[in-house]
Amino acid sequence: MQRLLIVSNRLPLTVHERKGELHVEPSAGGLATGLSSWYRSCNSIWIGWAGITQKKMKREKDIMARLLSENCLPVSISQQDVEAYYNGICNKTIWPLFHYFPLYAEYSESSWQAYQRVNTAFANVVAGVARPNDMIWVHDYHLMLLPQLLRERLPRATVGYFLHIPFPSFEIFRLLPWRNQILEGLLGADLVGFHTYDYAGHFLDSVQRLLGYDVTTTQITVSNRIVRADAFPMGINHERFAGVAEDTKTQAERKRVRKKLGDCQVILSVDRLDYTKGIPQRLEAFSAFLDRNPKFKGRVTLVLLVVPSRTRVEQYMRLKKQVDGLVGEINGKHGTIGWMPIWYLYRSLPFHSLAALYSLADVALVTPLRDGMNLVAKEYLTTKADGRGVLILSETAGAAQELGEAIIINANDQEDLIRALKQALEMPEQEQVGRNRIMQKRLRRYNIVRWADEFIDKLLNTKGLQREMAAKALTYEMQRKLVNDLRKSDRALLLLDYDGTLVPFSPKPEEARPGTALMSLVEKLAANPRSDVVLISGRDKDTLERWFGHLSAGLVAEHGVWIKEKGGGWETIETLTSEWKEEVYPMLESSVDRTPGSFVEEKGFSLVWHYRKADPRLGELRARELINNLSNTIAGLNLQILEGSKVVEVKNADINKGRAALTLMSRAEWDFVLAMGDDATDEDTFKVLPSTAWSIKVGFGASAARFSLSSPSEAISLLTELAGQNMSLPDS
Ligand code: ADQ
Repeated sequence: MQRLLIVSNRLPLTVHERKGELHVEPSAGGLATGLSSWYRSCNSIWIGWAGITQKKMKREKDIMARLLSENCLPVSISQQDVEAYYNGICNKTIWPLFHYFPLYAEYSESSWQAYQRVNTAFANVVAGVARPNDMIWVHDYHLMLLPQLLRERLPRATVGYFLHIPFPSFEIFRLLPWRNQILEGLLGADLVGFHTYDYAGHFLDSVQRLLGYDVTTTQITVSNRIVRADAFPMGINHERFAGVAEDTKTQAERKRVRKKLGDCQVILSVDRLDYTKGIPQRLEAFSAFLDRNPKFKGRVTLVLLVVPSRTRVEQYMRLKKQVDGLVGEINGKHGTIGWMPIWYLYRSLPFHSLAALYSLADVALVTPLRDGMNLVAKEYLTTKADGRGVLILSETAGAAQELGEAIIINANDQEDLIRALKQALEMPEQEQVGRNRIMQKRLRRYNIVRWADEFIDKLLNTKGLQREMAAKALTYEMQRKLVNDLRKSDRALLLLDYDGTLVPFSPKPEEARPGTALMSLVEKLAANPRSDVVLISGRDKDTLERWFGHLSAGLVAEHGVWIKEKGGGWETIETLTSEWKEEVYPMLESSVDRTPGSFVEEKGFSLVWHYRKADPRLGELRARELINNLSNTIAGLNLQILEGSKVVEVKNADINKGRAALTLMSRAEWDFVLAMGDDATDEDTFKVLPSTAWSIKVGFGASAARFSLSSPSEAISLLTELAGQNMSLPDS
């Protein structure tokens, strides 16, 4: 069975020191409690910090033995580094920035160095225990450099990474002085997971804009490998919460609390004490709600459960004071001898006490200003076995994307909150059950086990894809054979695509004109009397003629509409019409109007919409839209839509590079055929070639070609070697 190494800042067990003695206890938090049973069923090791310095741990060997017996491997961090790494970069820089609190973010070079040191310490421990077949799953913002550090130490390792907090939009992320290092760090993984598509999209956007890597909707090409980024909304440990309301311990606790609270409606608020959770805003809204709806005074209680968190960071100390103050103020203002509007608990609660509050509460008020996911919302709904209860959830929590049947609010809009509270407290039971049943079903299906399984499946699948691609890479030995085959050949045909194959893409098509080195390379290849070189391109014939017309190479323009054979003139192989352009042109123009940076190119028998210079995400979106609209319009017109690299092209059906290649191949008895190309239009060529031909895709991705090279520069090196071969041939 393949082993899984889970790596997170904290282990699922924490070592506490009380009265000079060390104790091991389960860690709090969704990841630890949710994954604990799953990870035990999986033949895995959990690697992380145990919450205590190595020096103290060494004192008590049995603590270490206890951790190891639970498959927990501690990483040692010095007290100084804990301060600068955990309380520093993690909680004073990354946490506020990624939650859209840029003004709270501090940028300290020495803390950054501690972050690098701790990530390196983790890398050393993981690399020390990893075996070749292990899967490594790294978690959260404390370890964003780790995937790359592992890739350096274990180049073939299977590494997944999951971020539990939001990934912010590019405009926020770019504020980070170490933004490129963070991105490179994450790209050491094979799969990078987020709670929502929005976060994945923000990450891809930043990768593209800051590092310039080629990015599709879920895939990034990083030098010689692909990395996937995708959304995996984290579920909860469903079993743990689904039946807990019926449990005798929960029932007893519930009775006890009910007795204290009396017969009033209960609003529940549960969070760690964190400024991202919007606790003061929630309290102020509750107070305003009581002002506006006095009939609820004495009839509703807000149970405010706050878990102490990051107590040594100043922002958190200040927040604690603010919350304490507000609770006192509101209770003083609205409370009576027999009724306290807010019940305030500042502590962590045992599981059954928390479950009792979930099961008792008429309303859960979950209104973070920003939250990666928010598991409390999911736990509350799952605990509600009878389906009663109302969830008020802010739209800026990742969970809102799955829990659309809740009352969704904007946490900054006090009026919205007041309205939501009234609606929730007055909602008929039938409506409550109707809404909750839909969400409960979803939470049952997509629970934490399914979340973890899906992530691991996708990780293995990504690895498989990488292997497939690597298997196709033209090895040194195969390259030797190719050169040798050409040397032995009497009649060779070389079909070479131009853009993306011989030259990299540039924002404007006219800027990708060939330089003198490329010209002389093509000329050298074409000079061999025993081989024909044909540049087979989507470009218009005038451009190809202007650039290459004087060479002895053959040319194919507009994906096969025009062919100029070596020594001949331009011929078109079809009787084509272009009246359809009048109908299609306005649709492409409309895409231009709505997509800054894009433009239309008109060729003899085709129309092309180019969006390479447009904002990448907008470009992809508009391309999908355009293709949809075109598909409806062109039905019956004998046209086809081609998707190239950042282009959408409409042209007469039945014309493609494959047909042009067949025409060229029928001209002679070739004993060597080589085709090179990079995009979907070249696939038509690859598909019609005999199985003995050398077909090479330039770049990564699924392809009918037999081999691949990673970039135009690799393609040029190969062709240079082939041309060198020509030079050594005797003149004939
Ligand atoms: P958190 O910010 O910690 O997690 P959340 O998702 O709400 O936020 O998880 C809190 C967990 O603590 C819940 O499982 C809850 O039951 C427990 N808890 C809360 N109050 C408690 C109390 N008083 N006593 C005992 N237990 C209590 C981060 C991100 C989130 C993301 C999770 C998981 O900030 O956005 O949902 O990771 O990815």
